[in-house]
Amino acid sequence: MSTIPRRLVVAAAAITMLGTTGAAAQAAPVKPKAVPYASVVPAPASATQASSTFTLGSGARIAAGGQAASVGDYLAGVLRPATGFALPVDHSFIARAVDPIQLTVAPNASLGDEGYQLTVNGASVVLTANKPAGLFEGVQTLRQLLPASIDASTKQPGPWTIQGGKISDHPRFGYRGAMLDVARHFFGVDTVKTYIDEIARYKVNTLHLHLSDDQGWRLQINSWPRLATYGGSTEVGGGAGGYYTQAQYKDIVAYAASRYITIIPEIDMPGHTNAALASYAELNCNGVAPPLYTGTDVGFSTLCVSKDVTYKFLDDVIGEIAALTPGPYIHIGGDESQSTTDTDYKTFVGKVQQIVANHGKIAIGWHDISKAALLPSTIGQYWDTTPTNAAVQAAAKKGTHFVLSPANLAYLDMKYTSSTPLGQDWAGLIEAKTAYNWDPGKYLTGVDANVVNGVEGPLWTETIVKLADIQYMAFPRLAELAELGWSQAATHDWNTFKNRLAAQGPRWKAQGVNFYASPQVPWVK
Ligand code: TNX
Repeated sequence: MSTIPRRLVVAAAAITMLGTTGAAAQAAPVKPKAVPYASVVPAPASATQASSTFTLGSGARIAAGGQAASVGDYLAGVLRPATGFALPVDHSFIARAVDPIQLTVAPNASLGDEGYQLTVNGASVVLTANKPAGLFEGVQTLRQLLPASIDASTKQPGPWTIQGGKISDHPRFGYRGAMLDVARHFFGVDTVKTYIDEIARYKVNTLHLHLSDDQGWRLQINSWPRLATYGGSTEVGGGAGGYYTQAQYKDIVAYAASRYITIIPEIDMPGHTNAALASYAELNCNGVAPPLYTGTDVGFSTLCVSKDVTYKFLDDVIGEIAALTPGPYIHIGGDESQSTTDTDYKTFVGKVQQIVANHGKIAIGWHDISKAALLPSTIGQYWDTTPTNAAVQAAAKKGTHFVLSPANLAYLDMKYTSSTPLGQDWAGLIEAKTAYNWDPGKYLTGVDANVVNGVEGPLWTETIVKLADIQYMAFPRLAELAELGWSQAATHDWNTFKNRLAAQGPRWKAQGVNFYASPQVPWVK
């Protein structure tokens, strides 16, 4: 659909041409199959394009020794289907000149944990990083520099040409997240793994799983087995629901880790707990278990804050989850507890964050927890639709850090337009430009930018029932949010960004990702 010539797409703000003047750069023809560096999402911190090109040949090998080995294997795995090449990976420590793709982990503090350098010339593609996570992020950039057909699952003709140049890159924020609500509708392991692969392409490093809500409990807990077997037995609309066994959950966590993504498990409480209350009568103040719930109301359920058994329950549940969780965080929910008194709520949050700490983890909660006295380590997740919040300001002044998910900007379940068939609109409509046009560092009024850990795009699933629905709501918006999380503020510009986003369209098509083709984006065919 795009009528924008490729040469104009190249002319993005952060890109300079090597060895030519600006005028000469415009005259120099870009070889048809090479993707301009100005097409990469998220925008790299610095990218300098050269006139040389590298073409991956059928005999190419990947050198990836030591700490680079597993990322090398991953790279070969993602390049093999479309190229049809064998792409053997050389795990010896010394990259040989005959291996045109070279991945190396070498100390370089300036690149941090996730930064990388990518140098492409006529003979080689050299990717270096301080840590394997940085190599992994660099590999995502490299994939986007290949023609979009590299993302097909079957052999394509090529040629697999990459524009020469140099990219030096590192993230703006350390926390770049997506959230999937597997409670309102349950999604199986394969769907979650597919989503992990799709978000990893945009350098998202955190997947928050909303594992419990009024409509379902989705993780097997051995000490309280009815949570999953009964509490997980339905979902919104009355379907069969489901839950992850602990073995399946571990499999998800390990799969995510292989993509340098940390899973954050959420048990929402004290509200949003009908599935637990229905499973165990003793968790209710009146000792009576309510029926399972398959509607979409919020704010009607609460754990019994005054009962000792509530904390025994939470200690057991959080203990089991902590044992399954290599990552540092456990999310305690805390949103919309409209059936809990203010005093009870503060008591509850105080106790529960301590239980999380006792199990060696850091508590995260929706920003409603700001009204309680928080441990210095506890993190808030901001979801409201206005940038001014007194309790959040006060907590931030005391040093509480926040992840930003303003519902009117970052909620992936909001409709794009009034005619979007899926989703909700209580926080507003979020078209592609709206999703991009804000600055996480400056969003919250009266809150210092250095308490902002990053951003997260929550996908609530009251109306979302299958993978194609997840994809439609997440793309392009999650890629946009990922850019806000990764790219330096200086690269922020809708007019160049929309062209970079446009280049993702053919990639999503090649992958079979069901994205929303926003009319605000000049999609590349
Ligand atoms: C609000 S905002 C919720 C969720 C709903 C969502 C729907 C927040 C932390 N909670 O319970 O699913 O809106 O958009």
